[in-house]
Amino acid sequence: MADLAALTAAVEAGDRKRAVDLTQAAIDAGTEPQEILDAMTVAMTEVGRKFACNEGVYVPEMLISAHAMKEATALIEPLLAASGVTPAHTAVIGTVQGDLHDIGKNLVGMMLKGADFAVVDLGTNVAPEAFAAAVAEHHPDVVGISALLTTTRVGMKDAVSAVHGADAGVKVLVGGAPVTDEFAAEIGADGFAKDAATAAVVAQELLAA
Ligand code: B1M
Repeated sequence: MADLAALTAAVEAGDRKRAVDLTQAAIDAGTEPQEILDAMTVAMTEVGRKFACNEGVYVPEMLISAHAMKEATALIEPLLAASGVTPAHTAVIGTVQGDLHDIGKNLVGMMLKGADFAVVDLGTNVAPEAFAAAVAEHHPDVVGISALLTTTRVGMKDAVSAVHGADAGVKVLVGGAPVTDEFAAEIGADGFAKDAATAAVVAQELLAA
């Protein structure tokens, strides 16, 4: 019988090998791929909560857990695709034009995947038109825009406008070191998150609202 509680614990602890082995064992035992994925999502939700509450989880721990989940998820992705199970939501993410920082943005992508989002990552230095084109192509529920420089932060306004111009219903979430709640409201973003764990929570809240 599959030990999904142990899988949750392995992902939370960032133990890649154990996470992969337990995932394979669960597959071999005939466990539904969605159930296996849910066990890992629970782990990432807990990692995110501990990070947000300063309970001994920092950026490196979050990255290690996310990598463990990524490797284990690779085993079930073909099964999920074959069974017609797709992530509940889609997010497009990218770093604003002129900005090459991507570590925080990548972390946001990993946390969104852990929260059952399919993530289309446009990379860094993304022009407003490229965000708009991605909205037209992928029809996301949420667009996440990251900025790490005070000089590039100003370009977020054009990116937010371009996304809303492409689809007024898409929720835009912004974040990054120089971004604040007030700034997000000023440029017309729908939400702001101070870190990657909060980004996944805010993205879900925006869709539930
Ligand atoms: Co640069 N850099 N950098 N840099 N860099 C900073 C940001 C800086 C604060 C360093 C400093 O001066 N103390 C400073 C910005 C100052 C400012 O404008 N306020 C700076 C500068 C000036 C520059 C250059 C201009 C330097 C130069 O060339 N003279 C240059 C700019 C290049 C460009 O982008 N056009 C530059 C270049 C680089 C490197 C390429 C060398 C490298 C980036 C490598 C990469 O990303 N692949 C780099 C790095 C590594 C940094 C620091 C050291 C680390 C950034 C980082 O990855 N942090 C940074 C100083 C620092 O932060 N201590 C610095 C870890 C990461 C997990 O945190 O990205 O903040 P962060 O993400 C957080 C939150 O911000 C949030 O969640 C994450 C945590 O969970 N978050 C979001 C981020 N995006 C979000 C999106 C969301 C929600 C939350 O929703 C969508």
